[in-house]
Amino acid sequence: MLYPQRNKNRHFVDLSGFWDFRFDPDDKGVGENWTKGFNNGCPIAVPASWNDQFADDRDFLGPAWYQLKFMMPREWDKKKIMIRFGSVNYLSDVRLNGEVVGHHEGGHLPFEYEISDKIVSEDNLLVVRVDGRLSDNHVPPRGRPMNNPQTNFDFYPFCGIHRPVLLYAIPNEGLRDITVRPSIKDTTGILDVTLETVGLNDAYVNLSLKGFGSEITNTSKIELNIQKMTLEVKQAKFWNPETPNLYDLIVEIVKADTIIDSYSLKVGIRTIEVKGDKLLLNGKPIYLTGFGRHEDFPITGRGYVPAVIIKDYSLMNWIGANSFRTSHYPYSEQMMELADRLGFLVIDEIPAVGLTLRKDVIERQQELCDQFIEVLIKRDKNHPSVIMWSLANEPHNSLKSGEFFRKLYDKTKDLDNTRPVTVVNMMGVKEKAFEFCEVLCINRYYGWYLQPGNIDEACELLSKEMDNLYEKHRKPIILSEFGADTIPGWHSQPPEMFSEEYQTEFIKKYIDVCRSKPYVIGEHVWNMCDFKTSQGITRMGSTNYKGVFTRDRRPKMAAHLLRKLWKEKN
Ligand code: GCB
Repeated sequence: MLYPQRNKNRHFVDLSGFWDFRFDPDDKGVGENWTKGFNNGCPIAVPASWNDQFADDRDFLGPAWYQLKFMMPREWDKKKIMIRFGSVNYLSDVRLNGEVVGHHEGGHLPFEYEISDKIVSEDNLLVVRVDGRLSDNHVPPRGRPMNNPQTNFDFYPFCGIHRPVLLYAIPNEGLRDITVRPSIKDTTGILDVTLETVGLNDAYVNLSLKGFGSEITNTSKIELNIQKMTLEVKQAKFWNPETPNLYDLIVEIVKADTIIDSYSLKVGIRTIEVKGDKLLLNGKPIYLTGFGRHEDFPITGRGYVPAVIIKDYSLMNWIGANSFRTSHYPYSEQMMELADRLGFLVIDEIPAVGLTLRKDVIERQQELCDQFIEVLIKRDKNHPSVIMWSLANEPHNSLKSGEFFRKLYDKTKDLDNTRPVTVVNMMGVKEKAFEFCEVLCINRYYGWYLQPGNIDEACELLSKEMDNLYEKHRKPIILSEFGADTIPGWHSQPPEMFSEEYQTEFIKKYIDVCRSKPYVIGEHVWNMCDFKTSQGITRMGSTNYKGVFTRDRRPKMAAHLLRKLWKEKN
């Protein structure tokens, strides 16, 4: 899946801005033909969640309608024209000039439609109906009424158009996809490149790799729609967190001496593999320091905000984090691009959080998880920063869960056998998916939900459990979540739950346990920042306060401790 690009052959227009918007609490929009355009809309910012943009209706989850008028750039006349949504939560129905364009299910991942035969040169009307209501059949699913909104997961179910909507034009014949697989032999980097093209006769491809003062090129006649080529880079500059070296891979499709399509992709040469109880990057063991996070910010909700992305990377750098997990759903394309550029290691997770795996919904959950992992791998396969796929966070246990994850794991490996796969778990030794996943990720809250207020007892339990798990599977373990809710500015001696002192001691002692075990390969604190969630008796102000930064990104006491521990480690 190629992200839209601007060059001599490709163009895009970003439709971000103020759109027209209307809630539809009686679900009458379809019956009243809002599909062809609606009246009495109010302005709304796109991209952003709708929930916190208005004074009222925060918890209204849908349906709601968006519309926008736009013109097609004149020079796009004979091109293939697409519309691409970066992420819409949760269901969406897209119409252009009154005609159905498509229906999509699932937030946090892109989808796109060809609209060449529907778009007109002037006065196009794009109408999108979005429905974010929770359901047992959705992934992630609805939960029990302990929460309001009734989520089966611990983050606010923000709704709306969350990432940019791009209108783009590409040649009718040309390049459709690039897959790059790096490997290393001594000081040589090898890039196996697969190109997918459509409709090309008598065409050639020029493949070149530029960077660090050198340029390597390779030309070949296009024989099939899938074309495989290899580039060898002597004395290659490898990609790693300290020196995130990126090359430019440039693909040009040439027909009758004219370049009819081209694309430029940043690539990093690195390998990632599990050996024994270690995770090796370019053949050397790595230790992950960092966070489970959320895409969450006041007012914009789960919407894409470039400045927040920059700030978060800057804070992760300041604190000495080298990695994060995209808990509990894929993050924006821009976040991933910057991970490559700034040298962060990413555990890339599909939105399979709180899966119930109940008999009546398990089939649908399997279909959706299959769809999500397929699109995620298509989207993120070329990022050197992505070191692992995560198939779920804390699925419920069921008779069928082993089979469920086995199928999903096999599908993932078919799509990409170059990266380890994990399932993030709360079941401990009983987790069936740990039998085949290469890395074991566990979330633990002894000293918080269990053994409240008793960090020493918590750490003993943690230590024993990790040993048992390792004994059983002999695989590397990441402590993928641990943390304590902390009200900024709340202090106590002796340290009590919710105080800054308690969070600091909790994190310190958990990290001591991790570092005493040679098979533990990473410590990810939950969470980088406080974040919005549903209302419930454990969440004051519908906020999860386990952040080491506040929701507006100010450090708590624990952030300074982590900075010391992580700067020493990395
Ligand atoms: C977990 C979940 C995470 C929650 C966290 C908590 O295990 O994976 O989504 O936010 O616990 O704070 O309870």
